[in-house]
Amino acid sequence: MKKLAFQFTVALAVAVSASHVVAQGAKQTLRLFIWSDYMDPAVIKDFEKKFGANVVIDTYESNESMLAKLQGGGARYDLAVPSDYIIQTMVKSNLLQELRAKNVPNLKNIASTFKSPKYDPGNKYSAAYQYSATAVAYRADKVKNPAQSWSVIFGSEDKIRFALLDDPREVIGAALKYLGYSLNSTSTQELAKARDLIVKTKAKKGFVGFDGGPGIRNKLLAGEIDLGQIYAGDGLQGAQENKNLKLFIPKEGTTISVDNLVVLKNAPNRDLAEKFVNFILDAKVGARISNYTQYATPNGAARQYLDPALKSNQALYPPAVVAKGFENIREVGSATRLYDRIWTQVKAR
Ligand code: N2P
Repeated sequence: MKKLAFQFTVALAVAVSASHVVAQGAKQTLRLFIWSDYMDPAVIKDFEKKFGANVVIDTYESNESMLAKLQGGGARYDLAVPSDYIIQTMVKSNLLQELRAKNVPNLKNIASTFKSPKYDPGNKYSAAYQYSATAVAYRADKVKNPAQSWSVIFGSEDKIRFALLDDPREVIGAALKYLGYSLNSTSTQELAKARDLIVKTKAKKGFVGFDGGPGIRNKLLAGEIDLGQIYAGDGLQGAQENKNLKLFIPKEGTTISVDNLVVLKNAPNRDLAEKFVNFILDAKVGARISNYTQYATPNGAARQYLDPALKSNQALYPPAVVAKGFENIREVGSATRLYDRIWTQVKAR
């Protein structure tokens, strides 16, 4: 009896480990490089189940840090989610490969405003994923009736504890807007003024640090800061958890950016990556993602499935990509080096 039980146990162990090996071998892996907190984990589970795949996610907090990591060459991902303005830089750096439209029939679901955008004519490389404006979020129980202006950050007020996005174009852009310039300025003088303003702002007693959108949301919820620059969706997620967390769009104007799914040149699994893009562009899946992340969807077919509160949030998500006061971040050509240098200086001081 004992011997039988032993044999049975051994046989079972062999069977279990063999099936484990088979399952492991059959499973494909998809490596996704994406902004933090920018995907519904339940959608990932469904994709894994449907395609017998394993999705590995790695995150970043700015386009520039994403680009630096990809240019460094060490990391291999199938997909990334860059914003509009950085896509042509990625194309020139030979980091992207074409999206084969025949493998992504759900491209048809993208609303016409977001189809074939200037930054990627014909959707050769990219499919719009989600978009958002950048806002200021604050704790209404700590800051009473703040001016609806970037002055809450860049002005002389020194008691408010605040954080800024760890994102060069967002921070330099907000300073430029506060000073009355375009957030795509290429003027050396204007950029020098923006740099000096950020350095001065960093020296304020209330400045807590730079962080990603989700980090700033969590600091606001934990009461570690009273106010912060934030991507609207991350702010709205926080507002769902604490009704004292409120958002406004500064009257001087702000950035709006469309983030896109792209397949990377050295993707280990190009076919699976395209299956993923197509899956994400499904109408119901697209709505589930936005209902979870609180970002706006460029997926026209998904809109009917959006939570009504999100759908009606026109203040944060204007129906046209650029509404009054909003400005798209653009590729600034040779001035990019100036922005990079300013960011290095700002972070170093
Ligand atoms: C997600 C941030 C994505 C928005 N946390 C940046 N455009």
